[in-house]
Amino acid sequence: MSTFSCSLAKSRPRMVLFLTLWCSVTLSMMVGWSEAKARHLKWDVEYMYWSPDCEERVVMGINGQFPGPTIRAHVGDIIHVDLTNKLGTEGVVIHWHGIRQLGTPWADGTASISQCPINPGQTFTYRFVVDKAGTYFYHGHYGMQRSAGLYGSLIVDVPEGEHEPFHYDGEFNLLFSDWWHQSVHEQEVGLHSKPLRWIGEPQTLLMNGRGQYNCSLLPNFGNSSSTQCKFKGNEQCAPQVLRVLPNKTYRLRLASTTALASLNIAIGKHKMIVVEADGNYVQPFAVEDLDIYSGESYSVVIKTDQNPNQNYWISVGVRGRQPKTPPALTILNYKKIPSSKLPSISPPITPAWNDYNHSKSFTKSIFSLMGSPTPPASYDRRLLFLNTQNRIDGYIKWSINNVSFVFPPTPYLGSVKFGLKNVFDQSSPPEDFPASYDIMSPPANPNSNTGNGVYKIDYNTTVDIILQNANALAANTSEIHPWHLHGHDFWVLGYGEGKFTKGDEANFNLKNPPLRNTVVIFPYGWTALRFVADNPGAWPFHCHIEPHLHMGMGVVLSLAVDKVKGIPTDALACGHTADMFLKKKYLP
Ligand SMILES: *[C@@H]1O[C@H](CO)[C@@H](O)[C@H](O)[C@H]1NC(C)=O
Ligand SMILES: *[C@@H]1O[C@H](CO)[C@@H](O)[C@H](O)[C@H]1NC(C)=O
Ligand SMILES: *[C@@H]1O[C@H](CO)[C@@H](O)[C@H](O)[C@H]1NC(C)=O
Ligand SMILES: *[C@@H]1O[C@H](CO)[C@@H](O)[C@H](O)[C@H]1NC(C)=O
Ligand SMILES: *[C@@H]1O[C@H](CO)[C@@H](O)[C@H](O)[C@H]1NC(C)=O
Ligand SMILES: *[C@@H]1O[C@H](CO)[C@@H](O)[C@H](O)[C@H]1NC(C)=O
Ligand SMILES: *[C@@H]1O[C@H](CO)[C@@H](O)[C@H](O)[C@H]1NC(C)=O
Ligand SMILES: [Cu+2]
Repeated sequence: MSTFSCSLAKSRPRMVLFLTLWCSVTLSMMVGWSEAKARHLKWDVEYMYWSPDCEERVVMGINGQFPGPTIRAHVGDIIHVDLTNKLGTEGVVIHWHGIRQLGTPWADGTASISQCPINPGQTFTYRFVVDKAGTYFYHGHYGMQRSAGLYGSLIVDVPEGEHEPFHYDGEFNLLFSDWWHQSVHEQEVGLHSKPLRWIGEPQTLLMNGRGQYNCSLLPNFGNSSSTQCKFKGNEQCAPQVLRVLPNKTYRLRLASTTALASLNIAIGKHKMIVVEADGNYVQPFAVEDLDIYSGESYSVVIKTDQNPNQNYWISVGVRGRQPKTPPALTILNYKKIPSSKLPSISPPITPAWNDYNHSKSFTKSIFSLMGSPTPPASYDRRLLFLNTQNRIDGYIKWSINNVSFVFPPTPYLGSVKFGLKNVFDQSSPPEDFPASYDIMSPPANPNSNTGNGVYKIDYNTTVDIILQNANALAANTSEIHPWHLHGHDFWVLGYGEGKFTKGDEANFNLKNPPLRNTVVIFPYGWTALRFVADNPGAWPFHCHIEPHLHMGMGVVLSLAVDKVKGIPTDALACGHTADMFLKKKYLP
């Protein structure tokens, strides 16, 4: 602690953002967050045998658990995670998804961007403040380690003594993921092969790491026998049953860390009221079922006002891709009867995978809760990002404005801070794409380029990003892509069909757009978002579909990196930054 100092005397309120965590500690004491606690966690990441869907495979676990332990904290708490890599032959990092890392961009946990991978046997300490109540999660952000099972929940409660703007008597947490029987190493090789060996659809959908392979009670997935669908016991794959009392209100925290699948959840006979999205409150609205894309989180509240003498199914089905994976199922049980008694009514059938109207109508119903921050009325800079599938030397890739992203070995946070010119492309990547580009069909020449240049964003400016979807390589095919921004929440100003035009701005929602960290682009459509670039750091913005990011679908923004202070030197002890600070513990 004595190794560095911070001068609070000179800081204006806005400057709080750049103060290091240590300063935040001091500051929080000054502003009287007397409740703020430091939460120290010691985690070992390792491969272990596990049966997430009743079939034994190898997963990436933390402290012998899969999914990793749930972190539960209050707003203002400081999370310390001493993360030890026990993987043996590969590096590891963990990203705290949805936590903006105000003043601690080095703790964002992105390999090649905020830090070096932690080597086998090494321990790295993440330290950051959780500054906003909400439903979050964490996951691996190196190679395809998220697909290998490196994830868990992170729940931030309002400060003690304060209340959420909605009432509930109890809560459940459901973290969704998808699971393949093929190892991630094999998946990764397949994605880098010519011809491409696509990972295919997942074998199983998991809720809190639990699912049952080839188990479905829905008509369109065959009628399975009871030996395949167990719904009881204490196996690793046994579903977590939601046990409730009648006439109460429950909050369900839903988050998706899927590698590929877009999902929809429905609860038999129970409506859900949506109250939170990505750690921000929304104007409550009722739904029969809810779409959730990888990288998103929601809270819904349900009332247990149905007949308590029977059990109800909760179904989770696939959206946006022709499903080959049976829906995940669990039970809502009113505690009056045994939870092992299967519901007499069949599971709710989630909407058809290609009912995009249904998805759009849900997505467009999300508005921020009254009193939430509103966006600046205009922007300083606008980036148009065309999403395409391409070929490079015959390999299949995804590109943004014809550039397919490849991760450099030296983390940007260090290479930008030290002005290293030889570690990534110094030219700025394209800000838009040719107006003549036909988004409805693949181009005659589907080639693109690899690249790793950064978009340099001026501090405190307002940036618009228009994500433009297009046809993929196959005719009549355009995929869903959920885009996730690190370091900032953004306002979602609007969605549209076809190619974005200047005229579409007239329909932007500047009054109550939702603040989020992940947003979807629909097939052949566009999505507009706006954010104020006020958190110095190197921040990825990328498709949250794991294989898509792996195939180049992302960009990096660098923002006032000169203002970043207090980077632990072991965050940058690799590549071209390794020798720059051998004797220092923290970077100035
Ligand atoms: C499964 O059961 C339902 C209802 O009993 C029936 O309508 C359907 O035809 C069955 N599906 C198959 C594939 O057997
Ligand atoms: C899945 O279950 C069905 C119905 O019981 C069975 O016929 C089929 O062989 C199973 N498939 C696999 C891959 O286990
Ligand atoms: C739930 O509340 C309603 C109205 O207050 C009451 O009529 C009903 O008996 C209650 N149900 C249970 C199971 O307690
Ligand atoms: C979806 O909505 C569009 C526009 O409102 C409409 O033209 C189309 O028929 C709808 N499709 C379906 C399948 O309902
Ligand atoms: C993308 O880059 C490739 C390779 O440089 C080029 O052949 C192609 O015309 C470019 N496409 C677009 C749409 O700019
Ligand atoms: C950031 O921008 C806002 C709005 O333009 C301005 O009021 C504020 O003073 C700026 N803050 C800093 C630190 O530049
Ligand atoms: C693509 O869609 C168009 C218009 O619906 C149709 O004429 C064409 O045959 C389709 N092409 C393929 C390869 O499916
Ligand atoms: Cu994608």
